[in-house]
Amino acid sequence: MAETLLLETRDGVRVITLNRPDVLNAFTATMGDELHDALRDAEQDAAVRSVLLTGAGRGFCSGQDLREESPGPRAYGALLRTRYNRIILRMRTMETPVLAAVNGVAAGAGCNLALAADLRIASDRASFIEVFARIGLIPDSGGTWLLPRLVGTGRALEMMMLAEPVDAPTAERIGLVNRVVPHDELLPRAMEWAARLAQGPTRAYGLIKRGVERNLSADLRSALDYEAFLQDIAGRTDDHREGVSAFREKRTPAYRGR
Ligand code: T3D
Repeated sequence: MAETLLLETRDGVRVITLNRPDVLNAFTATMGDELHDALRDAEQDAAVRSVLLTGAGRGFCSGQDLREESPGPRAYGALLRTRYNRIILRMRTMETPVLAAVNGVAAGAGCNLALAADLRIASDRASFIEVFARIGLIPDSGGTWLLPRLVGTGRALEMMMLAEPVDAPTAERIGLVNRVVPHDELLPRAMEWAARLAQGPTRAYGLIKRGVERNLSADLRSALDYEAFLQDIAGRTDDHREGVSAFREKRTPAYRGR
């Protein structure tokens, strides 16, 4: 039983809801531990084939809880290494696909948490703020790595230095999110996507994640070689056999994620 999260599993989808709505789901030490463990558990549970991450109330996540510790000069390195970095790394390296349903403001580490998901679907009330510079910090939790790759260096630096909110339509236009939907449709639409992922060839999705992650910093020759390596693995899965059989038999494939 988590103190700061709501957890449920439906249609192969583990729904993780950040649940501190009074503070727009600001991060505490407990939430950091619970979110990390919830992601790990989802990855290890064979019945879970996709993860949907969202927030309770009107915010997605407002980043570090600024009331948790007293203000003043602090050595943040250890906090980042123990709390945030392992969450971001797990989201990027776990084979299970992760979808963020961004229901409201996503600020600071909360913004970068959304960026670390594989896909983002946003409410028309969502906004994204790399808020760090407002309090004299730099974007952490993967922001300096994730954001330029999604929107390009110019826009990323603008978001990081001016620290102004990017609204949902702009986020969709610049590639920060995959889709924007009317607020009331967010959860049904996100569940539709997450269930579709859960019924898909999830082993291949995991290999896609690995390929993209590694090849973002590879030269073409080694990227091609890594694709060949991953395709060898995909080619041996039951899902690949099932996909080809279903094509030949003109039926919908029944993928099992192996
Ligand atoms: O340890 C470290 O600091 C290092 C790690 C850093 C990682 C980070 O994430 S640094 C960035 C931390 N986050 C922020 O600086 C964001 C702070 N929040 C805001 O700027 C605004 O709340 C928002 C722009 C996100 C939303 O504004 P608005 O006007 O929609 O809502 P609000 O009225 O400001 O917030 C509603 C309540 O949530 C309010 O409480 P109250 O007055 O009703 O009792 C507000 O204080 C609380 N709240 C919002 N964000 C946080 C928070 N309380 C604690 N920590 C927060 N991050």
